[in-house]
Amino acid sequence: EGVGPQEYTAIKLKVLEWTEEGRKELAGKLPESAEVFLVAATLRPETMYGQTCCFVGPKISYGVYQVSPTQFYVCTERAARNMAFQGVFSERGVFLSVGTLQGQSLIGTLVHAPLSVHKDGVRVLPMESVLATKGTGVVTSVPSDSPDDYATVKDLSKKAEYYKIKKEWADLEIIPIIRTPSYGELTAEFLVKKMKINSPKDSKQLAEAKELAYKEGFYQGTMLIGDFKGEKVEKAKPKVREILLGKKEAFVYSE
Ligand code: A2H
Repeated sequence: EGVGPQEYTAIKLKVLEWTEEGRKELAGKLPESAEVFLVAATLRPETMYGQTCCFVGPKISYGVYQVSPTQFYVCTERAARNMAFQGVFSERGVFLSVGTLQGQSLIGTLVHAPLSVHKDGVRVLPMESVLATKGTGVVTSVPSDSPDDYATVKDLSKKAEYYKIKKEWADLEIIPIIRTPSYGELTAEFLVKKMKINSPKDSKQLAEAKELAYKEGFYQGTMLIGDFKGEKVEKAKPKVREILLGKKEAFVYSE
C-alpha cells in the first residue's frame, strides 16, 4: 500500500430495486431502459462468492455517470474522473453525471452481486469507515474474509433500529469461501473473536486483523467454492478475476 499504483477489480452491482429516496432523486434523469450499477473496488475478487451486502458512506456524495446510452455507474466524482482517463467511458477524459445521490439515500437499495451465492440480491448498507478518497467510495462486503466487513455487519445487525435498516438485510448467511491452516474456514470471524474486536470503530486492531487475514488468505488459502474449488488462492485469484472481466461484470480500475 502506498507504493505505486493500486490496481483494483471494479465490481458492477446492478440495481434491482431503488429506495423511495433514490427513485425521487433520480426521477426523470434516466432513460426507461437504464441499467444502473454501483461500482465497488476490491483487491479480493476471489472472495466475491461470499458477498452479503454492499457498503456506502452515508455522508458521501455519489454521482450517476453515463457509460453508454443505457448504462450508468454510481461512484464518487473522484473515481469517475480517474475512470474517464482510463477509457471506461465513451470519450477519454470526459465524465458526464446525470444526477447525484447521498449515500444515505442509497441505503436499502437491492443490488445483484456478481458470483454471490445470494442470488436474490444483496442490500446497500451504511459503513462509516468508507473513505471518499479511496477506490470508488463503494465497498462490497465479504464478512467471511474481511474483518472490517464482519465487524460492520455484526454491528448493523445488533443496532438495526438505530441505523434504520431491516435486521435481515445485515443477517444474510456468511458462507465459507476460503480455508486457511491458521484461521479455519471463516477467517474474519476467527480473527475478530480472537482479537476481541467489539466494534467497527476498533480501527487499530482491525488494521492488524486485515493484514493477517490478507496474508494468510493469499499465501495459505484454499478455495472452498466456485469454479476453482480446491485450488490455492494465489492461483485462483487471477482466474476468478478473468471470469468477472470476461462476463463484463467487472473492469480494471487503478489509482
Ligand atoms: B476489499 P487498500 Cl474479502 N474505503 O474487498 C474503505 N475501504 C475500502 C474502500 C474505501 N473507499 N474501497 C475499497 N475498500 C476495501 C474485499 C476484501 C477486501 C476482503 C478482504 C480484505 C479486503 C471485500 N470487502 O481489503 O487500502 C475493499 O475491501 C483489505 C486489503 O486499497 C478493498 O478490498 O489496500 C480494500 O479495502 C482496498 O484497500
